[in-house]
Amino acid sequence: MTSTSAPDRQIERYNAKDSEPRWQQAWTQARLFETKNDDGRPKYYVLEMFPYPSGRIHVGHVRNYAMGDVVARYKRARGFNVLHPMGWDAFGLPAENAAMERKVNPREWTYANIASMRTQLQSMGLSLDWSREIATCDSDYYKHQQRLFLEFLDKGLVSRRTAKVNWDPVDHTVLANEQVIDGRGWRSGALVEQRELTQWFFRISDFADELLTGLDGLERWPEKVRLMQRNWIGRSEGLELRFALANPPAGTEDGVTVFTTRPDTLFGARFLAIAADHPLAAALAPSRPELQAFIEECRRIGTAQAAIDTAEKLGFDTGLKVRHPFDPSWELPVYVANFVLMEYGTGAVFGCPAHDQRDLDFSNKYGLGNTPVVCPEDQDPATFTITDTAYDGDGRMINSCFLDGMTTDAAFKATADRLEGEGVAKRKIQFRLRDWGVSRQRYWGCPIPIIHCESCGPVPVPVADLPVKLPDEVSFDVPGNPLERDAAWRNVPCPRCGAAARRESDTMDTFVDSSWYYARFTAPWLQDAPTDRGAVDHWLAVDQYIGGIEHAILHLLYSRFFMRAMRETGWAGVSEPFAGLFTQGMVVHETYKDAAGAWVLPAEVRLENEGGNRRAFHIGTGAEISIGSIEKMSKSKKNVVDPDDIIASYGADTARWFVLSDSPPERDVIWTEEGVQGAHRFVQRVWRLVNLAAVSNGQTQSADAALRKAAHKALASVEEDIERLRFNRCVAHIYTLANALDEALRAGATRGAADEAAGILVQLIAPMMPHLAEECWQALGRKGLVAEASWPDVERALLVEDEITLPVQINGKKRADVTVPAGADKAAVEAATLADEVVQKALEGRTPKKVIVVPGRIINLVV
Ligand code: ANZ
Ligand code: ZN
Repeated sequence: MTSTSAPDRQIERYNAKDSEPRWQQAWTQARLFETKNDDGRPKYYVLEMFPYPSGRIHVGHVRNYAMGDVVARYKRARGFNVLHPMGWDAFGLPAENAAMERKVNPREWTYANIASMRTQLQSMGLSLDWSREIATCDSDYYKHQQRLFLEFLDKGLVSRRTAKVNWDPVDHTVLANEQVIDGRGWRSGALVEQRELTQWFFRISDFADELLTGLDGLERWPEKVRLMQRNWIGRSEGLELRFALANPPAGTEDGVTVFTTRPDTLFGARFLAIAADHPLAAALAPSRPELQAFIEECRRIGTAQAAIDTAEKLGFDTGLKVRHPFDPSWELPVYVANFVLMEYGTGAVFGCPAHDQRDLDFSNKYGLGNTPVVCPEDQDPATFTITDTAYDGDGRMINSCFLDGMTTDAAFKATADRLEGEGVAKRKIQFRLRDWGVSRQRYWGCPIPIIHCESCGPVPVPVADLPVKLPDEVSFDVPGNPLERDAAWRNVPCPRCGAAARRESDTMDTFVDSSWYYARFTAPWLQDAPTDRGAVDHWLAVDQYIGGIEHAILHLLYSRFFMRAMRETGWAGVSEPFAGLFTQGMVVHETYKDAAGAWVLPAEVRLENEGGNRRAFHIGTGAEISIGSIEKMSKSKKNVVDPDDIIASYGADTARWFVLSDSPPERDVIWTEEGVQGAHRFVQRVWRLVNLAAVSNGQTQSADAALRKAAHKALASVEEDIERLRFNRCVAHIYTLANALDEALRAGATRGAADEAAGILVQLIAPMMPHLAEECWQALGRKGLVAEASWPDVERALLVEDEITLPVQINGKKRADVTVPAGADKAAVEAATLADEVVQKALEGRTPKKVIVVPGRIINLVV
């Protein structure tokens, strides 16, 4: 807008560089964000997933923390006692990698990263309670985690057993299934091996049912996250069913028990399949070298579900036969198959090719045929056949003896009842969720507080001896876990018998560290206890948790388990840690490549836009650069922008405003220089408008009415949208108000109205652009800090619409809309309707026999 009729005045540009540190200091001095536990106001706990201290914050952090900060500042203004803490998820592999690659000490590396990232976060002006800061690698934090481990052990929530693990032979560590990609270690790329190791487990599967049903109550979680958790927990109702072996080999059991969710399809069975690690396979293998080789081949696929799902279905015919439970003369072949997992159900299945795609693929490969036993309702049973695609839906039973004609549900029940009656089957509820193996063969993690003694076995470290601290001096010159070979650290007397013993050298999965930090934040100063029951029960559940969708399953599930385990050990009276969850989208950016095909940083690129034709040039060389697709920011593609650069050139408020404004928060936002510049122009525009409002001396009262209405409308809309975390819509409402203020100032609004509207504008931007807001607050001559001010009240009377638009129907068909004053009576509405041009045209000269006015809703004309 370049109209010169506006009250033009020279106003100095807003200088973020000067202003932002000043206000940050003012907040710190006023200790505004240091939260007390004993405060009479209602509590509100807002938390963003704490960062891993990699060294620098990235734009994704900026978006995540800006969102949380909007909520925190808004809730504070609404009169809540807000808890908004920050900490560091500080253990983990990258510190060890840095130690190996750069010969730095993992501790020093981590703490240096924390220091620089803390400075970066502080430059964003976040309303964080830094007095509660925690780092999980502090023994002040992990000593409590060790105590929790021991208490869980005491309560039977921890167990120790051997388990098959994915072993990375290069990194010398156990990998989670998620860390195995196409059978290789995610970091090393080495072919993963299967190994048996003695491990510590948290017995999360004991809580499978509770973790599942608890999801129903989490109404403020995204439905997709609840669904992902449901699938992960994976509850199945089925049957454990025993098949008798027709020819049991010597020294083995005389039958095989399968788990099936489809006993209704039993008459369609064509084979039995057992896992490569099934005891029966193990019993046969020593005398059968080809079977032995096949078993080893299966092991190489690993235990990752994705790998199993995509691998070709392979089997080995053992030559054994089982008898069908409903017909002893009917024998089925027994295969060892690579798609059957020992870890699920009983490690054995019956294969029904017609109704399970995997079984069909397998059967087609080995020529085992199929018998359809479920006929879809829309098919003719006489001609229904299966060739390449299994039918896994419902229908009527066919080819199934006494089940024929039943629905699948009824057939399930009839089969289960009869087999249970015969004592060969048992109804079973099966969960996919496995216990959580927490042992990691790594240095940079929380030591498991156990001492192994030859005669006493694993002995808990006495609580008085905690923490078991990590040794400071480490060397990574040889592969493997340095703790294992640190004799001075490892060799200790047994706490029970005093004999020479050795410390457990495994450390805990870093997911343990992040499973209870939100509880520690409620009383992080406690030295002799992990938390305080009163503080935990007061603050939890977290009212609003914000983070990435990548944590939708494990982190959230483990935290939900931990909360329950802390409940069992008396540390908490609550079960669910996060009442509200929001998963924000990513920040994405264009990619750039030079003529040689090398990626180029956005900071090195100058963009030109001629008539919609965008071209890119290298700033240094002037050479043309090709513009590639928009992708998630990643170092490898160099499509990253550094928050520090943005803050240095435009200020934190611009960066915050931009990441909040451009798209719905749950969706990805495309970072563009143009977008950032647009945000920056708005910063300047707000500054200018507020300064104009502060000195306005107009006399036009008609301009006031419109302005007041716009201000209160924006206020009401922002309230509604902040509560729903629709920040981009808040931004739109604020733009609308800025336009209205601009217009009203040009039209000569009076000081009173301009001041009120400018004040509201400042309070609306305060959660998003807190520094600019303080500066404006001061320019308006308001007292104190806007960060301390309470939220303005909406004047509801101003929101009532002056006019309403009603549909007009003629003989039941909508023909027109008429706009009338909101308070108009029936006669006035009728008159306005009949006078309306469109209505008159539609009437074609006829006079209505009847006019029915339904106030506020509709007008019906009968002709
Ligand atoms: C016979 C059958 C017929 C099956 C049919 C399915 C369809 P969910 O829902 O995931 O619990 N299964 C059982 N244990 C297995 C294991 N250890 N490894 C691989 N597959 C296994 O799946 C249960 C079904 O998965 C079971 O029901 C079994 O195949 C298979 F038309 O039994 B079904
Ligand atoms: Zn001992």
